Amino acid sequence: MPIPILFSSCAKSFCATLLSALLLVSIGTAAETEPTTQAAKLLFSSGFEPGSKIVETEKYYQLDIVGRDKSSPAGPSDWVGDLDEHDQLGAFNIRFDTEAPGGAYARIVDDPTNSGRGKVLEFWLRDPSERQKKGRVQANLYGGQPGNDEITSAVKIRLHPDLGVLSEKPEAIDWFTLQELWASPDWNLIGRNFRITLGIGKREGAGKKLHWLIHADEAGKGGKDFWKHDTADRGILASGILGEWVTLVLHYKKGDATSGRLRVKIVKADGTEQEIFDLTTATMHPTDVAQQNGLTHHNPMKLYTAKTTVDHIREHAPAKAAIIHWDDWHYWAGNAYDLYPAKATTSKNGASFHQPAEAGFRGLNP
Ligand SMILES: [Ca+2]
Repeated sequence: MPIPILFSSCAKSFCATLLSALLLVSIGTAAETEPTTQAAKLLFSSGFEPGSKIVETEKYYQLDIVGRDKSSPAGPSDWVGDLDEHDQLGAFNIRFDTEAPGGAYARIVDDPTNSGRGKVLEFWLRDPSERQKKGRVQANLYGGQPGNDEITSAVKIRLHPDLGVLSEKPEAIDWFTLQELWASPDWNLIGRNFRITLGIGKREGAGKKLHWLIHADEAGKGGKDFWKHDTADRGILASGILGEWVTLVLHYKKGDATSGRLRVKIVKADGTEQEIFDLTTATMHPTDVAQQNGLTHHNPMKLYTAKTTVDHIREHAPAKAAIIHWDDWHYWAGNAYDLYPAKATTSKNGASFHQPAEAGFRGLNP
């Protein structure tokens, strides 16, 4: 029996008023009280609408998105000019791992749910890498400059309903990654990095529902965990949103165990929201100074899991592949999490906020 998702009892109209008030306060007092979080500035947004185009690159395992989302002519929605060529962010591309031709792909497709959101990005994974014993389709935002100490990323996500077959997998699933964050990683240093992973998983036993999972580890063979949290005991389940479009909002602030912050919430189409994680925790490497420079590598959209997990989906799911859809990706420098969903506004320092609630996102759609 599904466990009901508990949303804030805060009435929507009251929340909107409260958020507006908080926004005004934050703008009005920013100069007087040094904020512990940066004011947010929208760096990029796209709804994958016409103008956005997936292209091949010289690398067989890598795609790219070029062009400008024409539904957002005034916004920072040029995949090359606003994103790849941004002086602070890294370059964007899409990578997949499979040795089977056509075994994994990313493509821009018509919204398969006909929910009026136009084009969406589809990650599709049928055949994992036999060699690596894992499968992957991921958006890379790699090679950012030091100083990305605080960011907010919001993206609409639809976990394909077929992912529900994972509940019947007898073994535990401890990684099915949806997003990943790194600070100046050196991937030659196996087991000596600092990686934050957001994803879904399940406890051991057939019939266990999917929960949310976040952890920080050294990555690579033998790498230890720094910390790990899941939502199973709180009854906050990813199973409850399968097949549904929700906005996944993540706020990252660099810091040590007392000053680092990670928050994740989902906002449903009706505007109700549920906080999944609110962590004050280390979000940078404890000792490696090179990995304390802020976020330089980010996978804001990712489908990455063990070969055995992909195999289970392929063998049991009607779609015979692991599928995730994405839409309306927004990326801010600073903290836009608290203002989300808020009315569209522009602060006096020019920081702009799109209206990220459902009605606002329609501006990105045809
Ligand atoms: Ca769209």
